[in-house]
Order: sequence, then C-alpha cells, then structure tokens
Amino acid sequence: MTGVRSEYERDGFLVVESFFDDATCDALIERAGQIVRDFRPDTISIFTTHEQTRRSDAYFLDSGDQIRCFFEEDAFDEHGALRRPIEQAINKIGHALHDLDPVFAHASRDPRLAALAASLGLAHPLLLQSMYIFKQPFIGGEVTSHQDHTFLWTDPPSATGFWFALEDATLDNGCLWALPGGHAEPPRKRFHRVPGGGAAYEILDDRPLPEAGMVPLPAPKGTCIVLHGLLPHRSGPNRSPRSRQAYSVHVIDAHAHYHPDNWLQRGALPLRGF
Ligand SMILES: O=C(O)CCC(=O)C(=O)O
Repeated sequence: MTGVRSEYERDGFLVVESFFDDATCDALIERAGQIVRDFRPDTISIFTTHEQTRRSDAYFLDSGDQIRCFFEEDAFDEHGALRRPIEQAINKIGHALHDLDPVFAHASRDPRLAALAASLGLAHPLLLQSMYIFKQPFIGGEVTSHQDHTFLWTDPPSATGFWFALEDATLDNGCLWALPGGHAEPPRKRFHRVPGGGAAYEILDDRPLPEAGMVPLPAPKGTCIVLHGLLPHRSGPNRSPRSRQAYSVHVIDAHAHYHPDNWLQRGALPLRGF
C-alpha cells in the first residue's frame, strides 16, 4: 500500500499541496467569473446547508445535469434586493461543470487526478457532480458539518470528493475543517427526493456528528484535498475581505448502486470516468 493510501485510509482525507499550478487556478477563477457575469437570474435560489433552510426547489433539484448559479443567503436586503454586484453575491455554481464547460472539463479530467484516485484505491471512479464555491468576502456562508454520502448515496458508500483551493484558504476566509478518522462514523442521514416533489432528509441516526477533534485544513492556492464520503467536514463563514474560491468534484464507484431517488439526477447526461 502506498504512503498516501494508508494516510488517506487512516484519516479519511488527504492534502496534496501544489496539485494545480497558478495558471490552472486562475483559468478556473476567470471562467467561473464569466459564467456568473453571463447569468441572468429569473429564479432566485439560495444555497445553504443549514437544515432548517435548505431549499429543495426545482431549480436546485434539476441542476444535476446543468450549470446553475445559487445565491448567498446574505446577498439580499430585507426588501429582496441584491446588496452587492452579482459577481459578489453567488454562493456556488453546480452541478455539471465537469461535463458541460470545456475549461472545467479539462481540469476535472487531468490525468494526474485519475492517477491520484487510482493510488487511493478508487478502482472505477465516475465523475458525478462538480461545484464551484465562492465563499464570498464578508457574506460567505458557513457549510455545516456533513458527510457527502448523505447527498450522493450509493450502496456500498463510495462518494469521494476532490476539493481544490483556487485561492489560499485560511482560518480567516473559511478553510475546510475535518475530523481525522471520522470516516468510521456511520451515516447520520440521507437527503433524497420524496414522492410528490421536493427532497427531504431521512434521519438514520440522530446522534450529532462529532465536532470535538475537528482540525482546520488551511490550503494554499492549488491544493487538492481528497475527502472520504463518510468524513465529517465543514467550513466556517467568511467575514474577511478576501474570497476563498474553491472547486470540487465528487466521484462514485461504477460498481456501487446509485439510488434512483437521490436528489442529484443527471437525466440523459452520461456518467463518465476520468
Ligand atoms: O468548500 C466548502 O466550503 C465546502 C465543500 C464541501 O463540503 C465539499 O466539497 O464536499
């Protein structure tokens, strides 16, 4: 077993600095900026992982095979007007950048990523979803502790995240936090579509995910952090004047069963590997 694989299997995450060079990070930042500048919202959809407010609207639920922009919760004033230019108001873009956008597709299918996945024992990875997360200055929302398996459920569990810092991620601007070894925790809940429309959490184990022992993962620009699907992880709000832009791609195993009521469905868009 390689060193990185045993480290990943022990901790449930792996930090690989300097995975992307500055030019790649800058190209992704530029492309995301263009997508937002081209965005003409006729639907206001806000992304939050706070339980009480997660929106299960059609704009979100139908984004598995689309490129769609979701607003920050704090982007609007009490009258519903944007407080700031749209480029500084978007929380994230999801969820098929890796298939539909040439710049993101190129980076997502970097052969070095395929090699990293193979070195961690991921035998048949398929690229299921991608997200561009802005973590905007001053209003960047918190992402509460969660297990990615909750959202990308397969039997057996196989969701694995590849998260890239496109700018320095620090304690001040909302870097990731993770619980070393926490991937041994059983799944707490499953987010899935419900009959009649929408999606909801099914509680499987009502114990909260452990917070004690979580460590910050500050990540210089270009870092790749691999996250096991059962690993509790989170990120804090960004109240600093600097954004913390990141890109993430989640893969599942081709031989695992992907549930037909998972919130993320891709219609006719085929699932492909690296
Ligand atoms: O970038 C963040 O703040 C959270 C990302 C995350 O939870 C993920 O990619 O699974």
